[in-house]
Order: sequence, then C-alpha cells, then structure tokens
Amino acid sequence: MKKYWWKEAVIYQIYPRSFMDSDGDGIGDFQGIISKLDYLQTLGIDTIWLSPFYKSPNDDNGYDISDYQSIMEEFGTLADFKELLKEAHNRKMKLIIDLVVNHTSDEHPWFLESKKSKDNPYRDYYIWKDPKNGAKPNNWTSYFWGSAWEYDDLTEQYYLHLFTKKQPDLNWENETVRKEVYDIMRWWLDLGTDGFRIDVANMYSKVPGLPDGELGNYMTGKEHFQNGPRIHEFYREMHKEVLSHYPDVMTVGETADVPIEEAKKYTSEDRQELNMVFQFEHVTLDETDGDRWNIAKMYLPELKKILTKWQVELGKCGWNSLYWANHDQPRSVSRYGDDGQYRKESAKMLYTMLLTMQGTPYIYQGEEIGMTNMKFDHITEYPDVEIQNLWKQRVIKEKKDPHKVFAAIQYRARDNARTPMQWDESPNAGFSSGIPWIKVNPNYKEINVAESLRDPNSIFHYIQKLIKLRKENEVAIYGDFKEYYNENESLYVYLRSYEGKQMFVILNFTGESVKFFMPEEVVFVNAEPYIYNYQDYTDLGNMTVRPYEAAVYLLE
Ligand code: TEU
Repeated sequence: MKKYWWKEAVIYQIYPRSFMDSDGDGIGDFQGIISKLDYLQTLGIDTIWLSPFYKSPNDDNGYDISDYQSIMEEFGTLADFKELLKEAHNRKMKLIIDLVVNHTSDEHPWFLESKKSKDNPYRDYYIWKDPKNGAKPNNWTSYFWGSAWEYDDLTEQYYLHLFTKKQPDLNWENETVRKEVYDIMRWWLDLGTDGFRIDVANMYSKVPGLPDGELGNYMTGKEHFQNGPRIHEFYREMHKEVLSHYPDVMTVGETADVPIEEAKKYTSEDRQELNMVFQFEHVTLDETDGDRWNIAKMYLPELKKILTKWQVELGKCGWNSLYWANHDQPRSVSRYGDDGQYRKESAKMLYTMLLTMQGTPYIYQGEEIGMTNMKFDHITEYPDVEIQNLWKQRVIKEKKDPHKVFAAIQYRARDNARTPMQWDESPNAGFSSGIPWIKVNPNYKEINVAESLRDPNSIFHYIQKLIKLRKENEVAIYGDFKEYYNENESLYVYLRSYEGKQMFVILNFTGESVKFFMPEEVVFVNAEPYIYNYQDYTDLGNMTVRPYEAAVYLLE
C-alpha cells in the first residue's frame, strides 16, 4: 500500500458562512477563519476543506457559483484568500477547496449568454431540450423538489437542473465546457491550493437521449445520471489534463448513491481518476425507500455491515474517506449518539470510531465540541432552499401532516449543522457582533469552544488525543480491518493490524450496559486501554461495557 500525505491527513471542514465573522455583518469570513487557525492547529488538524466561497447569488449557499474566480463579497477578497492560504501553509496545514462544476448559477455569464438564443456560442454549455409532446423533455426530478426541467419562454426550450432552477447543469458532453473546468482548476492550483472536494462528482455524465427514469424512486431518473456512461472517461481526462501535473494535490469526490464497485473505479490508483470519494450508505440508512423525509430507525448490525464492507473492500485498491457529518447532514451526536444525558460519552465514542478506521477522517466544524442539532421553532426559521421547497411540496401541495413533516425536518434538515460555530459564552456564541444570518443554537452557553478548552475531559481534548494516536501509530491509518461479533446489536468491535502492530477497538453504540467477552485470539499486554472515554477504564477480566463506552488498546 502506497503512502501519501492525504492518507495520513485529518481534514477539518469549514463552512465559511457559519464559522467566524470578523466584521460584524452576521456572516462568517476569511479573516474570521484566519483568526481561528491556531485553534485548529491545537486540535491537530493538518488539512482544511473550505466549502464554496466564490461569487454567488446564494440560492444554495454558494453551491450556485456565478464567477469561479471571484470571492463572495461577504467573505472577503482574493487577497484575504491568499492570506488564509499563506497562514495555513505557515502552520504546515494544507487547504483544499470545493469544486462545484456539475452546475453553475443561472447568473453565471455563461448561462446568461446561453439563454439568449439557440445559436449563441454558449448555448451548448448547458443542457437545453425541446418540449416533448408539449411537455417536459423527461420525467427526471430535482434534488430540491419538482421537475428537473425549467421552461424558458424566450427560446421555447427547457434547461436541465438537478438542483434548484437557479443551478442549471453544465453540459459535460461539450469538450469546451470540460476545458473551461480544467482552466479553473489550474488557476486555483497555481495559486497554491492543495486540492479539491468535488461537488456532485458522479453526476456529470448523463445517459444520451436523456430517457425517462423508472418510477417509484425518490429521485426519478437517477439511474440515468449517477455514475453515467462517460464519467470515468471524464475523470481520466481531468487527471491527464490537470491533476497529473500537480502530483501533490488531493481530490475527494462527493458521490451520492455510489456502489462500492463504482467507488473502486473512481479511487483505484492505477486508474488515475480521484483519490477518494464520499460514499453515502451510512448516511442514508435512516431513510425509508430512499425518501429522506420519511425517517427510519437505524439498526446497528446494518450500520456495521456497511461500514465494515467499505473498510474491508475499498482499502485493498482505493482509499476510504470517513465522515459522520458535513454541511448536508444533521449533527452526528444527535443522529448516531445521544445528545442528552450521554452527549459527551457518545460524541467521544463516535469519533473514536472515525479516527481508528482505515481511510482519511473528515471532521465537520463544531463536531469536535459535540454541537447538537438545532431545534428551530418554526418552518420560517430554516434558510435552506431544500427545506422551503420541501414544505411547499409536502405540506402545502400534497397536504401531508405538517407535524410529521416538521418532525422529519427537525431531525434531518441541513440547517441543523449550519448554525454558527459556538466559540464562547458571549452573545451569539462569540460568532458575530452583528445579527447572525441563521439562528444560534441556544445551548451555546454549555456547549462552546472556550468551555471545551478549559475542561481537560472535553470532547475536544479527547479528539485531540485520538488525532495524536493516529499520527503516532501507522496501524491506525494503514492497518487491515477485522470485525468481531458482527451480529451484536450494541457493540462494534474490531482489530486493526499493520506490520506486527495491532489496535483493538470496542465501541458501545447504545445507552445500555452490555456484557462483553474478549475474543480469544486477541492477546493483551496491558490492561489499560490507550484511550478511553470514561474517567476510569473497564477491567477486561469481567467486562461490562458502559453506555456509549469506547476503548482503544494498542497491542504490540
Ligand atoms: O450535495 C449534493 C448531494 O448529492 C446531496 O448531499 C444533497 O445536497 C442532499 O441530498 C440534499 O439534502 C452537494 C452539496 O454538498 C450541497 O450542499 C449542495 O446543495 C448540492 O451539492 C448542490 O450543489
């Protein structure tokens, strides 16, 4: 197995809008981020991923870009970005940025040109189609509700948008579009950025003819645009044209619904496509039939089966990315742990797992202090376009039970994890001296960075220790993965092995105490775990694992 810096990195995701506001406009910015780099360094972070910071009308918080080479005014200037990059590099931290090229904003000059006329040179930058029998070209739906097609009166054609109608899909079949993308990539790499998180990375290649999708899926048409016919060809081309010329940069593709066989293709080193992908199986387990808003209960053996499968199968040829949360997912402690009585224990347990698996761990801002889901009181308090559209569709149009829909929103909304970073006990959690763009979670007086830094037993200090363990023990990064007791409904137990060293991990995913017998083949030299999340550790001789208890043993 080849070693690379990005395999050994611990990546911290910053959602700039909500991280730190330096100028009091209620919106986070680059200077705010710069002021917190030392904090991230204290945690042990060596790589930062910045969510989009480009010029944007913000229909989807910056994932709708109107100029790939300008900075969103609220965040600062290009000079601020360069300063951030320099300050990060001074601290030996790498900085990767979001590449959003499945679509642009409808206010991007390419689209403004494209919609002018059918023979405009930019027409073919996007996907325009004639009406079919007086109606939409096909039955595909958008991720953000309703049809994926928008009619344009001027030229009497429809354009495709897999996300909002302000996010028209680029036409990757057009070679000029791909060249434009590669130019943008080179431009940012030449500035010194260290790589890309690639948005919607597996949806550029649409099946020719854009056939109707199978009915009955939550997303109609997805079999015709996810991991489509030319997608691997596009990545090999991107690699040849761009990435191969910058051998030290990293890439991670966001790939919803990616089957493991496809993930192997994207990430196998010999194929020269991407370094990693984000798989979605563990974050869709609590859906019913693919419907994100019909919440299902998670069953631990199922979750373990998924996680173990990716550990055992992908590591052989590609590389895993490990995550519990990001700007599209609820807070991990509220979802997989317990954000009440066992908040600290369960958050520590979850991150014990994340930092002791094979792959590159990603920590989303605020997770390191155990931030919880936000309980907004009213639908109008959710800024996310996805939620506003969902409400219009399910409650207003379809007349579904508003209480049920609201309960699902409280559980799953992306805004749960987009509330401002909780820095201290001062007003607005120290995030801004102005009025924050989104409500601050009222629990900031108990859950904040200042408190976490004061408390030697905080989640922050525990994760700091885990990161150190990872940096000092290659077994945590490169080791093989073997699971025990896969049927157990409470515990996740595994052994990592690498060059004669072993690491044994026990995690209780429940709020109950559970009896545990050591697997016979695991031989301990030291009864004290290297890391454990209670004040004392459990004796191995007669072991009862306490609620959300976690322990990591290093065996020689
Ligand atoms: O997400 C794309 C994606 O497939 C999903 O995670 C999607 O956002 C989610 O299912 C909807 O709740 C990426 C970005 O991460 C997301 O923030 C953007 O909204 C989206 O692309 C469009 O650019």
